[in-house]
Amino acid sequence: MLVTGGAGFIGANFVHHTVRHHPEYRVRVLDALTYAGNRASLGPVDDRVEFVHGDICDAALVDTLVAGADVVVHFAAESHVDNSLRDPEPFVRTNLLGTFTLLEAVRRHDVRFHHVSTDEVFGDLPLDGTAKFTEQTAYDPSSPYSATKAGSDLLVRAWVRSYGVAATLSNCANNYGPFQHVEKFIPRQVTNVLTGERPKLYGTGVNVREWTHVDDHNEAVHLILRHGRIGETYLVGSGDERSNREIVELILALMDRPTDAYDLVPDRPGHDLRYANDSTKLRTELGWRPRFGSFRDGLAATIDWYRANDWWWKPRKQAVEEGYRAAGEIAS
Ligand code: NAD
Ligand code: TDX
Repeated sequence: MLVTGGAGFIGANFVHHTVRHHPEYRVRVLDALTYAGNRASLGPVDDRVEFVHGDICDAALVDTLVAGADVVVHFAAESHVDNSLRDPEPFVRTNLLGTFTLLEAVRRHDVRFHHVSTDEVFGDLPLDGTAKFTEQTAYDPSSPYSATKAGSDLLVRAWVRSYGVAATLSNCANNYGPFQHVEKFIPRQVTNVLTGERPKLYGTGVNVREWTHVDDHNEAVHLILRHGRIGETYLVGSGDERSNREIVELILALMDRPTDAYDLVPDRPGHDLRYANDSTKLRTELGWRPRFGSFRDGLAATIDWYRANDWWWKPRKQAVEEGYRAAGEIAS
């Protein structure tokens, strides 16, 4: 199994999960170790995995690696919306050209492909309401990040239809868990509290996300690899929707701080209001159920992980906060 982006947040957790629960696979990781990749995230499974430091846009390297694989699971991406607003170019390159490069290789070598994508390709939903995205929802991305993910999904679909590539797709809601970069919402706020900074809430914190534990997402990917229908898209989501403000208050409460000890900062441009996935297809066709039933417990365990593993995140914390400040983030 070739795993792209296996030194990133979801990819590294996927590799851990695969080594632990699916020992039938021999795993090779391809990762460029961008600012978001961390070789240390694979430390606990290092002796069970082969690591290749390289770029998914490198067609010769990708061709060799794909030729030696039975299945490719594609996580590698530029993944942070705020970065895409500041500098979209790497998003176009990695998310579009990188996915294209992989698709051409799996086409040449007739290798099974799974494409990991996001619910952000559908745009957003109104704050007040119960509507959810489905596999039929029209694509309507808002940010450079989600536009390039949408483009990569469409490339995969076209390679299935036009060239008969054996691919599946999944679009998951927001993930949380260990090894997530400190630029992202939950790790940023948890590590802010741990370093004596106040959590930072965009706008007034009313935006809603659906939070799925990374292990539940990765189990869905394995189910799709084993039993998913070729050419099909599966939406993944726990059903647990929360406003950003609710989460910051919960983090503060779980960390024994006053629940109003956070700052409001200027809103993200084009900030999507609400995401929510209808994952009925995954649940009924493939029997998927989230095992992390309680977001509060999963969040508490994630906080404990960041508390116990500051060696992993501390070296990156200062640069991330400087980046946010340089982009004009000031508490109101
Ligand atoms: P991440 O930013 O933590 O990790 C991305 C990894 O890809 C890093 O290890 C990085 O070094 C690697 N990478 C980047 N460019 C590369 C290139 N050109 N060649 C090779 N490797 C490269 O991202 P993540 O949060 O783990 O997301 C993984 C995937 O899941 C992405 O495709 C993302 O769109 C999707 N996704 C993420 C979420 C979420 O909540 N984080 C939700 C749904 C879908
Ligand atoms: O400091 C912050 N304060 C804040 O209020 C940060 C970093 C974020 N936010 C808000 C913005 C979003 O409404 O929190 C919410 C979550 O933000 P992110 O962690 O940046 O995630 P999001 O933009 O929702 O995208 C995530 O989920 C879908 C992942 O980063 C994507 O890779 C995935 O596709």
